Amino acid sequence: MLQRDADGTPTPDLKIRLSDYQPSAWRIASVELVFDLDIASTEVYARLELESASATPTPLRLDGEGLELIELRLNGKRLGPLGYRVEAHALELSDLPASCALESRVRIRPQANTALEGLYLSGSAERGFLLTQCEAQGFRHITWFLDRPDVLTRYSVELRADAARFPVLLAGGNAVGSGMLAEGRHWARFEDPHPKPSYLFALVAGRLECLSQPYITADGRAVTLNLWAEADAIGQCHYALGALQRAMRWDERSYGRNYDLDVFHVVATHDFNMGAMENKGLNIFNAKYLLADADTTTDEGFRAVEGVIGHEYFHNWSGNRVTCRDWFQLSLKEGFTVFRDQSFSADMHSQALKRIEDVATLRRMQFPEDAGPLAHPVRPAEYAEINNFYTATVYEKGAELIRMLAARVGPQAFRRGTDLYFARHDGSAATVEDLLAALGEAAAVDLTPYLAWYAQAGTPRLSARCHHEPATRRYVLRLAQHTAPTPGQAVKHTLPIPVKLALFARDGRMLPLRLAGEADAVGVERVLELTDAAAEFVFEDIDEAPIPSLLRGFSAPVILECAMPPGDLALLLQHDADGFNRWEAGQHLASDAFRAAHAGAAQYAALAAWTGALGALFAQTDFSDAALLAELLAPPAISELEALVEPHDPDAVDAARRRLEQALAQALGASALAARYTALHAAEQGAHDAPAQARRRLKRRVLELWALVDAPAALAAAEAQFAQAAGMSERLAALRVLLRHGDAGMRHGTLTAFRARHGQQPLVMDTWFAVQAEVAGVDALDTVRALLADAAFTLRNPNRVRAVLGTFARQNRTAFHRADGAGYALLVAQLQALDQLNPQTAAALAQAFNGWARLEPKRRALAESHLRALAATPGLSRNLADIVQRSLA
Ligand code: 0A1
Ligand code: ZN
Repeated sequence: MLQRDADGTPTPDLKIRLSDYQPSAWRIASVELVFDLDIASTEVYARLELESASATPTPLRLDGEGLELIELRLNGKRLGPLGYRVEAHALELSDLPASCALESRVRIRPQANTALEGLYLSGSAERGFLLTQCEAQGFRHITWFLDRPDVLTRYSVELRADAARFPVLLAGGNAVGSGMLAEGRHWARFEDPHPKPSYLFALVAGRLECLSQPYITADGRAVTLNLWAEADAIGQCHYALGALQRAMRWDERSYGRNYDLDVFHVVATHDFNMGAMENKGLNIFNAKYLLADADTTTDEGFRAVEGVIGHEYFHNWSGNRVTCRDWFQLSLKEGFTVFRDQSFSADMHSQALKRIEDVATLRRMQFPEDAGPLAHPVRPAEYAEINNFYTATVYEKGAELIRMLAARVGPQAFRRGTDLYFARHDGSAATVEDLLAALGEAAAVDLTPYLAWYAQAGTPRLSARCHHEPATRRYVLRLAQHTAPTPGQAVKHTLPIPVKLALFARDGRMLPLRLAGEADAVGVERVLELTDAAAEFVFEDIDEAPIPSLLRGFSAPVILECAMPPGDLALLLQHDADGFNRWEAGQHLASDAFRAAHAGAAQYAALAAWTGALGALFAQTDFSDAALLAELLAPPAISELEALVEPHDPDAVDAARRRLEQALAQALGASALAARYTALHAAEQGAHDAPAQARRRLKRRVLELWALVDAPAALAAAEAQFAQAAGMSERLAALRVLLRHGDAGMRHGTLTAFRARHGQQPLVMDTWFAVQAEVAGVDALDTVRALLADAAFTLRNPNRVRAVLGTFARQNRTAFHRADGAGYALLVAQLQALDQLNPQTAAALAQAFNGWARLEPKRRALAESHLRALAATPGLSRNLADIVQRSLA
């Protein structure tokens, strides 16, 4: 299949392989960049101080895409066309001296850049601003360069632009001067003392406002923190500024990491392909993860801002000071940094809840990826398009691997190990092996067996079987592991699997744990490591059959298969001291109940145990953790349940899940739900502390369940809540219930009121689109069509695309998987149009087809034929073609 790049150049199907890695034959000692900025056309001057890094003379091949070459000079002398060779995406120069200066002048076109990679315009031509996105390979859209992460360089950057149109000029590093030029233009210069790879370069130019705050690092550096946004949004940056300071203190305390420049800039844009970007000294954020205030942001939204602020800030060490040798090592910075941001958020809020949320995300996003055609290891062995590997596997599973390593070596050795890693590799590009070596060395533990986790795709299944021997007072636990083949990896190896466990007596006591051969019991909770395909663990002094609580805290990213009687799970749900495993017991019960409901059983023990245990917890007025209760009251996500039945019919999965929720609502009872709602409503005062957020979380869940058993009363409450809501959490919770259960008039009225209030706020309008796109029902597709036709919809804005098409295809399963294939047709048509503008966003959206081969035969055939039609589209981008081809392979 012929594909094209972002600049339209046709490209062959080329795979990059980890095993082919070669260090660069050239180094760039320093780079000077001068930008003459304008929206339609920008001129970029670059001077590279080059040094040969190889003993034998090697041609220099620079990366570049979509660049109009104006001039090239070697050691000051202009090169004629015979002095170099320009290929599709490379500039080659031969016979260079071992050290030389190469100057280039190129023209690029920011306004025409709809792919949002390289230098582009955010917002309108009249009022918008210019910014860059260089990870993974955006810098080659700016100038000719060795655009690879292991080429680290010192940057000196000058920006020039019209002073009235672009009053603010920013680049990474410290500001070293500024002044006026002729014709109303001005300049500003920046120097970054820290060598960095090109993907961490950034600039911003335009009309922006600043929220500024001084900060003194633990090691005594005075830093200015500057948050930048357009004038109408700067008032929404206060929360992020506080979060940034919390993140900086946390990294000082937890990892001994200090900030290392005089200034730290963070800029908000509404036009961004991803969540945010950790450019050195100049982070750029999707506005969704920076702007927040109570009127427009939900409690979850606030937590997301804090988490992403932390994530990008933490990259300053895990990613920037120590970067990746090549893109296969992406999880070295991403998995590690997700682990760091998860730990930060847990420390700011609740450990158990954060763990529940993170595991739920892993199961919803990563497990299906690992089980489908796009499955790949945390460290992939090959790629055709690196931008398609910013995945839940690299990020979230990668974080689980770091978590296992941290648990394996213990907190003190982990800290010694990360200190060693940062000291040893500061200012250089590292590999996964380097991190494991530092952690292992600090702990005097050989961690190399854990490298297998990085190389192997697929989620291992861990089966547990146990039996009690009354005569010997022994309890035998047999663990076995199995990983199913994944594309390109037919044979799987055994992995080291840490299994944290406890054993409960029937009265809820935790039993002392003594393994056969040990003199004494070692506590009531311990970690067993399964290193072989199967192993038996024998516990002594166990009088009666205990209830095992396995994989506590989700100690390894596996699927645990352990048949347990509903009564035992109900006991764990009520008594397990590990908040995560308490929730997990409920999920286990709900999954068992789902299987029975899906199979058409009329009555089933798991459902009775689930609803009974939850009913008892719900009735306990002294159950103090409202947020945990809210989580306990939710069955697993639809994508998790889909994995339990194969092949699956999305309508049947949805119906069975609804039966579960209905049964739960009935068990809790309309009057108890109404009473709890009323009490929570009375307590609501718009506060933002943790207990207030927890109450709102529970209140939302109670309202949703109440609507299932007494719709008129719940709808009346929702209407009042919508009208009086002090903040977005309350308003949105009510709106969702009204859209699901209200009549047409109610739905129309609330949506109109919501739009009248928030129509000028793009992030809230994304929510307005998303809440409609997620509603199931026979007219769901008509709703999506109407949203696509709305004047406020545009394929040019990734957030809007994700709000409508992402929500529809990922969250509205019955609509996307309509039996007549109309959902597939709609998405394919939109993907074809989107791919012309923004290949990265199109490729991300196309992954909604993941799992198509596990659908029931009719839908499977329809999905396949639509995917094949998409694959046959002439001029498909490399990004989208890669996803479609791998999905069909
Ligand atoms: N490194 C960023 C994510 C990111 C990746 C790619 C991008 O453009 C293709 C943009 C951002 C992070 O982990 O936050
Ligand atoms: Zn990251």
